[in-house]
Amino acid sequence: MNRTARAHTNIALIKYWGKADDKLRLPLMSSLSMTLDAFYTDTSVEKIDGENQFFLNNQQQTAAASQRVFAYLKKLQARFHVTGNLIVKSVNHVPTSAGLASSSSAFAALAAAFCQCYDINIDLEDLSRLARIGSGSASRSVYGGFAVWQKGNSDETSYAYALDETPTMDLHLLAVELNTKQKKISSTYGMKDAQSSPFFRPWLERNDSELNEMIKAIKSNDFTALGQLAELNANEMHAINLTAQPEFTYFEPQTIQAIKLVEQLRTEGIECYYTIDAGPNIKVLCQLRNSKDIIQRFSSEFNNVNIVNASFGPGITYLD
Ligand code: 2P0
Repeated sequence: MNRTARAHTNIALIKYWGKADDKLRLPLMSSLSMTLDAFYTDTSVEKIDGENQFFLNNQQQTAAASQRVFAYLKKLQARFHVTGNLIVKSVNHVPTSAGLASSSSAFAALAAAFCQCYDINIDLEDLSRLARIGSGSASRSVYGGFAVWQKGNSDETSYAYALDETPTMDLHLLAVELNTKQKKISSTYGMKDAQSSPFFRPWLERNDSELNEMIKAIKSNDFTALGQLAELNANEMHAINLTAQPEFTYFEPQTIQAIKLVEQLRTEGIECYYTIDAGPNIKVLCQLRNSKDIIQRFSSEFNNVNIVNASFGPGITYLD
């Protein structure tokens, strides 16, 4: 029986922002993420007669909008020597393409649902490899809690593992939806162009030490070290975008305003840090005791802002 797969999104605390191999989606750096409970994608894959079909949020998608999904399914079919036309139904409980990492949950759920459809039994490491081919960050959404995607240098060696699936750390991520418009610059383009920055290579050289520092912060339950390093790593990524040729940025005026508010809160003794992905929204890292105050301050600074208070989510689960 086919089962619907559910994958939760993850947010990188040490970012993936560059590919060594486009086809296999091998990264230039290792990354580390937190899987979130609040955002997820449910996906089922079934065999059908006739053409492939892709439904997103109960709406059939055009051929153009389905192309990435179908191309991915074709790759998986070739890998497992299976054939047939498929109907994919996905429901995204994430604002699509606004920098809230919808592709991480989307391709992790799709990889898992594909395996369900063909009764393919694979372990989580292999599932992470499959998800990676769909979207790099999806390799990490196979696991709950904290996950590390070790860059490796081949299909075999590039996959994510669970660092701690059930962390006890008091860590909340407030997803501040300042702007839910579709982003203008795709991650695929952005991470390619970023490599032209003079700061890209020096950043790569720091990857091992930043990853090890982050693992140390997690293992020693050190929220301050985790927050400071996550903020630094995100700013490094965005500084690289600003110094690429041609230069670009995901920041919008509200992004800067939000950064300033985080800095202000810190000066008032409310400890919090931010991370920013391929979009204008910021995610605030904080501890439970401060989350209410921070939400209040963001709500009074920004009109109609939607803030979701997320914590650790699980790895892949199956619904029926
Ligand atoms: C990350 N991001 O580590 C980084 C940080 C965005 C900023 O992974 O081209 O959609 O499909 O492999 O995974 C977004 O890129 O890129 C991403 P592809 P993906 O979460």
